[in-house]
Amino acid sequence: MLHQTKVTTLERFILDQERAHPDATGELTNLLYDVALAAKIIASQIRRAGLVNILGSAGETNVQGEEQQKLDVFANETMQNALNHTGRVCAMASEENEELIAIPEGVTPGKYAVLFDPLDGSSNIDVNAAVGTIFSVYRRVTSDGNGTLTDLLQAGANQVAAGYVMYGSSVMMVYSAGHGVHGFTLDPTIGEFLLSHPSMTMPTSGRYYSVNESNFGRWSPGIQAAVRGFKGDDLDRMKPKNSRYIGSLVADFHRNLIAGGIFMYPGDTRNPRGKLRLLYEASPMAYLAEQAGGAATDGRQPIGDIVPEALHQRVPLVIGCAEDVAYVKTILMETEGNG
Ligand code: FDP
Repeated sequence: MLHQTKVTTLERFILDQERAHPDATGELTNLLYDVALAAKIIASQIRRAGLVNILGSAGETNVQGEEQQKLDVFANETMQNALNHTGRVCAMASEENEELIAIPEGVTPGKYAVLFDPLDGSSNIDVNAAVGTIFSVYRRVTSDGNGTLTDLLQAGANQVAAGYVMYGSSVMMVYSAGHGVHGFTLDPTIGEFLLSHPSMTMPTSGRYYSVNESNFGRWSPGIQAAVRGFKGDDLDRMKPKNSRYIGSLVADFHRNLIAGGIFMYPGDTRNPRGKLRLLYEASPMAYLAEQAGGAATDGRQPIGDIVPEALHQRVPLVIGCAEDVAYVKTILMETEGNG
């Protein structure tokens, strides 16, 4: 059997990209490796998740005498520990922490602010379905010292990089630093992410729509009409789509990125601002969608234009192929106006 000897590792790819941009200092490159390292550590724990009954569950001590942690707590600590001592980051925020996460004392604050959702879709862990880590990187806007909320509460359009790691049937890291979206698959035998999906692009219109339809009765008439359109009720304007919903944003987005589709988590009467978080979920995914030729909106404005007011603010999300997102906006405008 022939083995491939000429592979592009994540490291080599990022270095090549950096060489193509002579103004780059290499700090962002290193920050992306830090995330990749955290991803490998998290992935190795997720692979063992099904063994909790044998090895001990969260809060218990396992046979090796180690205290078992819940995976989301573990993922959160792993991300922080991979990033906080490097001198590349001035402040962090995590979906799992109420407040800003400060850089430890004695560490020089760096020029990037990093936000992450360490384990998105975690309700899927128990059923062995895909979960992910989402990250978002901004250049600091304050001039020196430790970073502040001002560095973290930036509009998504200011991101300098964003991406996700998907712990699925294989582990993939997908990221953009403003020059397209590139996907890497972890080769577990050598512990390296290898370039598997260079320059990922979304088709203009996709095959799938992904939404939690159990909320249908609580949606606005506009969202209901758009989803009816996807089912085939508006044949003049919308080709009927197939429905796919995993309920794990990273996995739903990833499928739509590769195969083409639209994902929605709109507001409803119970949760008028929807469920997803602007800074940890919507903004980074919107950045990737746009870099891949797609689009993302809250129904009125591009996600990237929204200036956050709070770390954990929620936002309705419509994201995916550009024509499909435009269709939802058109229907919302016709049904509800833009007021
Ligand atoms: P989860 O609750 O499992 O963590 O925001 C979290 C998230 O998953 C997303 O990954 C997913 O897209 C969404 O919630 C699913 O929500 P519903 O169960 O309401 O459909």
